Amino acid sequence: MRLEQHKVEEHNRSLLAAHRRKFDFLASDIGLRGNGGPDLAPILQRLIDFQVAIPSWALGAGGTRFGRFTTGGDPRSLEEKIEDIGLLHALNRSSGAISLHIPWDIPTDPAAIKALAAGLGIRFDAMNSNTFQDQPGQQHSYKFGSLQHVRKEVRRQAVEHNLDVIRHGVELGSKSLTVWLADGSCFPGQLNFRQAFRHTLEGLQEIYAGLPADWKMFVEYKAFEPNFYSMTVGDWGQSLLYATKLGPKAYTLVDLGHHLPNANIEQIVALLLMEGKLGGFHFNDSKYGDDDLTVGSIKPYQLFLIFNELVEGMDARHMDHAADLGWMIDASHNVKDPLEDLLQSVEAIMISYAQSLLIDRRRLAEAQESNDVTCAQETLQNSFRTDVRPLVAEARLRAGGALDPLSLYRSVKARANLIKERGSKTVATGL
Ligand SMILES: [Mn+2]
Repeated sequence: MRLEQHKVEEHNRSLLAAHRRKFDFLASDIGLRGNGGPDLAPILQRLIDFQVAIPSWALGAGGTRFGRFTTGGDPRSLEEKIEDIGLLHALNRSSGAISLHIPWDIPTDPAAIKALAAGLGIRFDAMNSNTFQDQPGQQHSYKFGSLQHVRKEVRRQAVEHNLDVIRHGVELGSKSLTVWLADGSCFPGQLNFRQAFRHTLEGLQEIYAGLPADWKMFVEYKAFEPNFYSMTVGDWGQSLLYATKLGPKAYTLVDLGHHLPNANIEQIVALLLMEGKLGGFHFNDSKYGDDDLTVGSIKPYQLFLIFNELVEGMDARHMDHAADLGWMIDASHNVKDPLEDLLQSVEAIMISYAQSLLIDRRRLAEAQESNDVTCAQETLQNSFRTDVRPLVAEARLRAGGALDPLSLYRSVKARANLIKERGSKTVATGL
């Protein structure tokens, strides 16, 4: 389904007067803060530039090990997945990238896929490999791991798969590979930890050697699941160890749902940025484990605190917020319309980013230097408690998107249209 621009403009016209009132109020409120407040023009430009990649596997109904309940109209091919992201991007102008998963999204005609994406303003973000499940006809099983495996032929197969993913990415213009390994053990004694680490490092080194010069490799970690006793890339320390040993093109990737409960993710982010080893980010939210819930739905303050460290750390290194790190949503949609959920997630990311851009950095630094704990806390919370939604909407308006993407999505009956086009019992490829 394609959304014509005139529908976006009609929608915006109907909301414009109310939006102006809210935006003007916010702008004058921000202007009243110390030193006249921050200049809004560069902040709006940063919001316009910031793009969040949508993973191809988040466009269909997810499920749990107990079952899957379809929404209907799920994309049946890579082309339809790109069209769905095109729809999201037409609505919010912040979803201009797709992250593919191989073998779920092998492009049969890369030139045509590239042209389709380019026409919708979408570029190809990180490529994702898959050694966490066996594919039909696969020679060796990953039941006992992939790169960590005790048998050389299994490790070889996993390396070859990753090199293959890089080749697909090169054809599409991607510039990075994300490696997430399900490797680990479920029971004490199952693995020799040092041997598993060495095997994994050797495999990653072979994959690293196959990276084009301008590519990055992201090593994603996860504390538990599918293995429940140990994970071979289990935390940021292990990921950083691999990335450091691999070389300058290797980075750690932080997935918000891949930590043990109550981990201080913002501190992890700050230190990885300081070391120049933070490569990318997977956004989601969780209450218990890797719940893959809508970004900002459970712990919005944590998301804000993470963005605070991201903005402060990127600025300290003079990094380009939009281009120097990989930003992606990694979530699953079990009960909501996946496209509505993704609109909510992108909005939550933009809100946290905007709030972080408004933080009075000088006041915060002075409070820290003088041990004024109360003032430091107040400075952060002042930004967090500012309703920046009109600022995010203004950026969207200036970029050609909708003032209220979700309500426009509903008013054009997007899901009903997708069901009419694709049927009510479709399952997205790969899921
Ligand atoms: Mn992830």
